[in-house]
Amino acid sequence: MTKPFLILGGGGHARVLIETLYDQGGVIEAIVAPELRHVREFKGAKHLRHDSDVEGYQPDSIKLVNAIGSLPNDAKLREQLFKRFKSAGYSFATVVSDTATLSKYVQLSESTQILPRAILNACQVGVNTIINTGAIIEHDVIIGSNCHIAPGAVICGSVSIGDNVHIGAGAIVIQGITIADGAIVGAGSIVKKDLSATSVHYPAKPFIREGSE
Ligand code: JB2
Repeated sequence: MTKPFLILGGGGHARVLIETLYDQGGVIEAIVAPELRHVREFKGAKHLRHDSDVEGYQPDSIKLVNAIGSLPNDAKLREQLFKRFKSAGYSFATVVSDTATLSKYVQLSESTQILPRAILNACQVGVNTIINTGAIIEHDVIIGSNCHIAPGAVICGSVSIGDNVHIGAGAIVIQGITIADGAIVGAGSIVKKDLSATSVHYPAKPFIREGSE
């Protein structure tokens, strides 16, 4: 039988993940978050307010789910919680939505999360990385750890993405591009050149021509 889940974080990302876990027959033991909105998805689960409360469970008695998404004020929290609890002997669930489409040659890692209707051809995804709703990851793509590929992004064939990279919603990365660690690609960008570490790629500025009478 699958172990009960402890969910780290109780926001929007947690809600999406929990829906998949319930659909797959999972049992949610508790949500671990400083504060929690009372929404349908969390009903029946305990609320633990402190991350240290996780230590009340033996590492082999539960599975953790890293439901911290990308918090604007604390981009590293997801990675920090993963490292903290891995070094204390806990393990993290890899969550794959039933509506995602994955090639049989996809290689996923611990705590990778593949959200509804994402499509992955033969590719590799590193630890603790989120492939969000409806994103497309093409053949021979390699994605590092702690990345967030936001909803609807398209990563074309043979792209290489380092660690801690954020690809914004609806962005397109053309084939063969390399994106180094910590880079940020703004929503709606079209990336046609390699990006160096921690660089930021902005989308094209909107150009509006008023109607002429
Ligand atoms: O130190 C913490 C902590 N700080 C905030 N430990 C734990 N265990 N939880 C913490 N939190 C919790 O993270 C907050 O109490 C809240 O429940 C949650 C953040 O929720 P929010 O909805 O603001 O963000 P999110 O991480 O669920 O979702 C972000 O990332 C997703 C991928 C948003 O940007 C979403 O729009 C996005 N889809």
